[in-house]
Amino acid sequence: MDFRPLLLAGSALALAPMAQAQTALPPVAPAPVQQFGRVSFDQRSLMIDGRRVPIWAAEFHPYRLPSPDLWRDVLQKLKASGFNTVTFYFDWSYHSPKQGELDFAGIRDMERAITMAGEEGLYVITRVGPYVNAELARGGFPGWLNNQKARARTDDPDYLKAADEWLAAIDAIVARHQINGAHGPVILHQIENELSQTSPVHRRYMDHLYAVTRSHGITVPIFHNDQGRNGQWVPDGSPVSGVVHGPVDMYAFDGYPGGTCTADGKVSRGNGAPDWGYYGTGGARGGATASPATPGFLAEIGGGWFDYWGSNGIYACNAQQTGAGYGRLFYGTNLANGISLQSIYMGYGGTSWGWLPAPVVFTSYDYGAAIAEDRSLREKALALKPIGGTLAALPELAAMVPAQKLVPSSDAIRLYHNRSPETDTRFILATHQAGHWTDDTSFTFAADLPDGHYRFPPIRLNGYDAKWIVAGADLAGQRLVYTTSQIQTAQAKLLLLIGRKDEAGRIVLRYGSRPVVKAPAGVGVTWDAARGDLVLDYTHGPLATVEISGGGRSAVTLLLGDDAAGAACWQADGVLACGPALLRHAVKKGGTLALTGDTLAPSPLRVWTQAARVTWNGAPVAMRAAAGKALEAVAPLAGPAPIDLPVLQNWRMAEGTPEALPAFDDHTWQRIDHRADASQSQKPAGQPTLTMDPYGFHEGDVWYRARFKGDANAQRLSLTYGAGGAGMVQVFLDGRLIGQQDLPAAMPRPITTGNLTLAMPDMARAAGDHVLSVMVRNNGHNWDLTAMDEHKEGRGLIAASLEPLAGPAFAVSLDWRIQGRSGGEDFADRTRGTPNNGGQFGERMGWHLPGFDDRQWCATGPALPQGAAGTNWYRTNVKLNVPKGQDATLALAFGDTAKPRSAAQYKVLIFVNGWNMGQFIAHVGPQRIFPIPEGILNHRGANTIALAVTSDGNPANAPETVRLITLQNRRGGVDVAQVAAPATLPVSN
Ligand code: IPT
Repeated sequence: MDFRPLLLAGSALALAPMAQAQTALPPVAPAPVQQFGRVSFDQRSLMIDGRRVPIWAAEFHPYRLPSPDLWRDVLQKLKASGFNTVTFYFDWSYHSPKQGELDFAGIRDMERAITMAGEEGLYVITRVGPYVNAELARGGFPGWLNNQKARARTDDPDYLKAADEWLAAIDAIVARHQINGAHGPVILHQIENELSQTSPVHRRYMDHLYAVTRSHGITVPIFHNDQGRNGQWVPDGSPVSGVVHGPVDMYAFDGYPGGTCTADGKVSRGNGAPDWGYYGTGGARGGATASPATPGFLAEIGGGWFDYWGSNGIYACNAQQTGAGYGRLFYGTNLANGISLQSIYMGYGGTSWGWLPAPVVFTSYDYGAAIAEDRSLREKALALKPIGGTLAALPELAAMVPAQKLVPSSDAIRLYHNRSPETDTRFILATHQAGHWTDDTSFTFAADLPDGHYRFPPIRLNGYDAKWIVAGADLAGQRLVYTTSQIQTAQAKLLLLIGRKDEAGRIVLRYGSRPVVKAPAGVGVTWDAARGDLVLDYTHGPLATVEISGGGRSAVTLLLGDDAAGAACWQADGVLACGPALLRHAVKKGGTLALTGDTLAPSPLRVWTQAARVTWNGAPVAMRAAAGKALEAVAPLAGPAPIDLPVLQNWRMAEGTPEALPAFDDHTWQRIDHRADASQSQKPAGQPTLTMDPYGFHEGDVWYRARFKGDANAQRLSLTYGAGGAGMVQVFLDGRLIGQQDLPAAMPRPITTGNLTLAMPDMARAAGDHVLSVMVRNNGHNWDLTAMDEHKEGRGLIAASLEPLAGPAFAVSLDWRIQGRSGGEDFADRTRGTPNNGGQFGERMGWHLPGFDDRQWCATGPALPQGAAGTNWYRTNVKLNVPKGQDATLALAFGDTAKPRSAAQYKVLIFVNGWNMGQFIAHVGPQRIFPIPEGILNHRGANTIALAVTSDGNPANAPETVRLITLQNRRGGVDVAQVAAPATLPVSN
């Protein structure tokens, strides 16, 4: 293979006309190929076994889908959407309840996730942290690390010791599945994430990470993900000045361009797609890239965004903002700029169940991603398929360099023009110029292409979109001169080309002599004998079949269609099938082609195969011959049957706040003392250590009880507390709620701590013993994006003082005890793991578990009546019977789902079969619909739903109706086993 260096004389000359308009690209010396076993790279692309591979990846977090069989569903959908790689972050906290303990069993079996990805034909990029961010509580740091004084993300030996425990375990798993040696799917490996501190302690930390990673047997290239293209942690030895060098093999960065969605769910468009490579101005960061010896690598490119407490619900908007046109425009511009590795964040977002979320997010991590939280494919996923298809058809797209500048007929249009130094194949990306993003423009241009000089027919570009035009390629046994359609699928004898509905398209193919063309009416066929060009002109619409034979080449079938036609076509295992909602696999055995996939409704099936028989999900399908050497089903494939969902009734209820009562026995609770803590929240001098982490409580709710003697000075209670995003505090005196405070929802920086000052009722000054009971809902520790130990902000109570109005000098002495999750770091429910439980009484008593006997509870029928101030529990059982062979996502819906929030003020922890599947905050919102994955929810059997509802007990703040709803329903899917988890557990008060 010819590894001609970047910007050889020819292409450098070709760039000359650009020099005035843009900063000229400085000539870059050819970079040598760097070899890491089967993986290598030069400055233009990654190579596997010496062959250039565009890396087209999507991010997926297995821990955000706690039903491992469904990982396969997501992986198959990513593959079917055209990706060749999946990117996994790993969450250290998910695996480590306690220092020295790491758990990779069951839902935590990351080895299974990596293996599955390989089985589904995807490469894997692993990102192990130790810090990952990812909108996880503590950015993925385990709760116990909050008790470490050592500054995290530095070379402090205590921190490194902790990090090494995790890295040794996760790296060992990754190492077993590398492409090197093991022939596994892992091709690239990330250390740290967005480490924007670059002092010597951070440099030494990175050196340590690199060294231990190698010592753990990771042999593939190692990279870091820079927060934006800032030139932080560029490989040592890079000649660019003004960057921060570090111990990495490749430079990678992230970017979330293209505007945002406002809290009202409106798109506010930013500028167009940035030129983060060849066509950029470079500035202080150097020329083509910040790291000229390594290929352009976006370890995260926005494919949506997260949503936060109190918004109006922006996931639908995010999906639209990063929709089909955005994808073609932004991912295309990246590619044109030489960014040959791109990973979309997120491909599937999923659910931040239990106490996974950082304060910046609520339960749903849908992200507006291509695959929605309910695992349905959004329209934009279908538009990603042709991008993956083009890259798969022409891997040389991964390694192009700028070619001659092209001048369009319209000033509103910008044309990128790249060529492959190896094959001379061209990639022309047509976008709008800045300031013209919403224009509807028709343009032409002329170009010197490998097969001659051509003037292109009028091309339309409507709004926020881009056209991916390829010229001068050997494809499907033909010579492609150029096409204005996009290549979705190329096989040996088949080419599927698509474009916007009702827009004109053209393909020009070169032959030695006039070929025989069988084309339907509406396809214009012209033969240019002088050049040997066959020119087909058509309008993109329903799939049209053109058959070409003779002309000195092998026969080929062209399929021409619009986006919708393309969306209905899938390639799996080298077989193209059109009609159903998804094709998962196509396995040839003997004369039978066994197809598996999904239908959303009765669907036609057309498949291009030599096989005599076809089965669909195991059942034979009667087929007949169709145009273009295809077979088509005689009768449509069946769609799914509707799902009959029961109404939730037969609720039982119990009050769950006994801690508020003076008589409550708390002698087993831990005493609050003056122990050392590592909190970032300074407590006032003389105060005991109240924050929850030093007592081994890191997740969810925490209770405090203080005894005091009635005292004339007990006039005012001042509390400082940490509760995360939209967290809360409730204060009881001798069994009565005397105060409550919600942290207000705010972004972009959530308010995570609060002060509450209460005037104490007369009772507090009456002689005798009194009990103050305080519940703090900890909605997650902060992430540590700035590497300043932000995750160590205190949670639970930080300071408490019962004092006279004159001030704390004569404060009343409080004798505190604390209780959180049963067992603290030694909690019993190792199956559901660290995110599942906090310290609500009902949780400590196992009321959330399916095996709890609630027959003593009060039966309330279909109603959820308001209870006393504090937390009230409601339980019901429900039998489901989703038809076999159907893949559905069912959800719990609270109140009026048309509104982002309720007038009623209450918070609900949602337990399904013992699993904490999220939190509904009625008056904050916006999430009202909580998808429960199959495997957690038993689709064909009994289920227990338990709700822990916290409010002030006011009748106006009673819980609203809860319903089961169907979010998506398909015939097909993968087999899903129920996730085994204990029905009962030991209890403690
Ligand atoms: C960047 C992080 O790397 C990633 O973990 C996640 O937090 C993501 O973006 C946002 O969803 S952080 C951002 C400040 C660019």
